[in-house]
Amino acid sequence: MSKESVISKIKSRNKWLVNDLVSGVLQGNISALSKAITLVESQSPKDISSKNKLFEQLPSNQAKTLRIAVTGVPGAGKSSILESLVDEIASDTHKVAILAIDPSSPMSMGSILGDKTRMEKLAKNPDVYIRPSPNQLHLGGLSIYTYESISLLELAGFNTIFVETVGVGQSEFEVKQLTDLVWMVLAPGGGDELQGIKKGIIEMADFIIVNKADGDLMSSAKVALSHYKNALHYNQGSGIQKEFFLCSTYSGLGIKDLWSRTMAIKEKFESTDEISLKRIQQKSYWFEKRVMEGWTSILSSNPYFRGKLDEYADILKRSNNTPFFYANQFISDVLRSLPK
Ligand SMILES: Nc1nc2c(ncn2[C@@H]2O[C@H](COP(=O)(O)OP(=O)(O)OP(=O)(O)O)[C@@H](O)[C@H]2O)c(=O)[nH]1
Ligand SMILES: [Mg+2]
Repeated sequence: MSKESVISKIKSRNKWLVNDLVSGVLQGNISALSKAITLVESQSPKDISSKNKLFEQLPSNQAKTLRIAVTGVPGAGKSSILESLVDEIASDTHKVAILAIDPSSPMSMGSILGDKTRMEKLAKNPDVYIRPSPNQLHLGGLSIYTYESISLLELAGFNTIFVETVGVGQSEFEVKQLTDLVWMVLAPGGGDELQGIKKGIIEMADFIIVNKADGDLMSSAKVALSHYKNALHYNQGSGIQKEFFLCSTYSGLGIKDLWSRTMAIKEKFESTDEISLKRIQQKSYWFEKRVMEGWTSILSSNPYFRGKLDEYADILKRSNNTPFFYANQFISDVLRSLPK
């Protein structure tokens, strides 16, 4: 289908067929891309078959891209860093997408709008695509289908994908399963504490960025940076050597350096199999996760399983034994009743 006919379809009606979505995404059509991501994010059972069709019809994603997670404490300046950097790096040959994942709190609509406004300047750049997504109450700060959304963005021609997520827990582990590089953005805090983030979580990051190094905050930013360096220096895991940055989106300090070090790592990735090996492993992670989620949803809507659960919940209430004991009993009981 030609580009013109795809566009005329968009204008003529709101309803998209999967075929239109496929050709639209492959042509880099933004309306088709947005619709496709909405479909992928849909939790409605009626959309499952369209989702399957969409991925059946799309070619496999072989794009050589860079996926960067931008995570860290709320308000540290993640969106501001992207706003300062992305406008500089995006061009018609280097298209940049930002997936901004919001925590699904009662405030989430406000915060989605907040991010849109914060990135207003970027939103006008034709080489940049910003997509705020609610995380649909998934544990951590990721949307359940962020993996699939990244594939759609890459098939639509985006070369660098940023995933912005507020992270103070499980989401760091998962964001590492989605991206090639993790940036952890921190603000100057008290200096000697890790701003409520567990050390293990900061250790997962590749780049540690202390932002807001300006004005009165400059000296505490320097203290915080050296604190992180000392805390993490002796704890190098495998993979990329951790790097530390002092940044300010107000003065521009460190932003160019952040990008040039990122490009150096990209070159290193390209000279080895590192990214492709990582991505194969990540694919298995998400496959297994989907299977587990699928099983859980089938089981929890199965009347026999639900009935047994209620039966055991009742026994548990009247017993002094532990939930652990009854969980094991329950599993053996259900397994025994499966057809041989
Ligand atoms: N002093 C100073 N303030 C900054 C800097 N960068 C961002 N801010 C301010 O910090 C606040 C939060 O910035 P955001 O970019 O929205 O932070 P964020 O990490 O994306 O926030 P969430 O997405 O809500 O977690 C805003 O009021 C910014 O103006 C900086 O370099 N220096
Ligand atoms: Mg933000």
